[in-house]
Amino acid sequence: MSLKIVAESKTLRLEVLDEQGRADASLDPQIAPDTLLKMYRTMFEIRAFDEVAFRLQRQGRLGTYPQILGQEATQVVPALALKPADWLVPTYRGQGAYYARGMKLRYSLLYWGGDDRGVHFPEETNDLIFAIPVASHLTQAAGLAWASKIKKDGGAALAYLGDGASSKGDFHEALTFAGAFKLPVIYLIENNHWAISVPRDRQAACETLAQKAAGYGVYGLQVDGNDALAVWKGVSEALDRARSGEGATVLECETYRLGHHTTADDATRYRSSAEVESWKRKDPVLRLKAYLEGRGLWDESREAELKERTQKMIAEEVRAYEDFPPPNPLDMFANNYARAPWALIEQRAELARILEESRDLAEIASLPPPEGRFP
Ligand SMILES: Cc1ncc(C[n+]2csc(CCOP(=O)(O)OP(=O)(O)O)c2C)c(N)n1
Ligand SMILES: [Mg+2]
Repeated sequence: MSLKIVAESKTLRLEVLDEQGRADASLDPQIAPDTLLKMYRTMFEIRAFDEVAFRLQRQGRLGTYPQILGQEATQVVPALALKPADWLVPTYRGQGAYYARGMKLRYSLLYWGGDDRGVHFPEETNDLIFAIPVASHLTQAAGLAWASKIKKDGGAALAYLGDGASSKGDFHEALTFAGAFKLPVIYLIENNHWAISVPRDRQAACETLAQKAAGYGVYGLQVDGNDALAVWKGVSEALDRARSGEGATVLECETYRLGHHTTADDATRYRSSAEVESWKRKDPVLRLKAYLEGRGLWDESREAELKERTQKMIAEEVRAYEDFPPPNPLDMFANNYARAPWALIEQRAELARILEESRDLAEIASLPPPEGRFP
């Protein structure tokens, strides 16, 4: 008879920048100045976009919109660390990651305006459209990573998920598989402290979400998600581990959702303004800006120039979004199946007949022809 320790694990937390944007020199990942500036500009631009998109929704010019305010570092920095051929597998709160990969903002507007032509990624990147069912993409990311491993193409998959999503069965299935098969995949948890109105401490009893990794034989790390340098270092090391055959990583990025869950939510009903204010002091954009200023890479005149350029760029994207011709309703059936099931074929034919018969209505007659693939 014996009772002995057969497994032990510990979970580390990485912080590089303090709240004033000063770096711990021993942990500074020494990112090239061009990359640092790209990070900052992208985070600045997506924050400005987020504000504009929120207002467009309030003016009735956009459907539901999920803000990423406060999560700019966790959104942008990991996506910038990827190679184009790596797989990006985001959530619905993913417009920052898509933008960092090169997708024009007009497509995010189009998508959240209810038009699936917004699913439009650059040719050279491997980006997946997100799934609205929470966590359903996690096993898909494992599958993509497995394919990369079998093909030995040196690729990796980066799946984003929320703190709430890490409580779902899909997380368990994906991590079991990713651990057992040593897959080149990163599960990046954007712990923004809330899953709509459910707080982090009601989702799981463990102190960190990163430590869940240990149960799957996967490396887990928690980083300050409002610290762009810590996020970069955590993701870069996870990518190195993936590419060198060491397997998967769970990277918990601790951040905070400063806005509502979506424009359909009112966060003031379930959380205090004191809590929100305390997180504003850890603002990821301002901290990176202070760091850049400290290194002599940034100043107020560059900031003013960036602001002006950003406003023009976003105005142009909004114009392009609102100038899109209306979609043909027949396209709602497209792009889903390699071979369409009979029920859809019949429904599509019925809609085509209705549209045909209504041709006298100027609005319908002026529709563009269907574009999507309907086999
Ligand atoms: C399977 C499923 N259940 C419930 C929902 C409704 N829902 C949408 S977002 C969300 C909360 C997700 O929280 P979290 O994973 O923390 O991500 P966050 O929205 O905070 O980024 C829920 C319950 C859904 N979309 N899919
Ligand atoms: Mg959340």
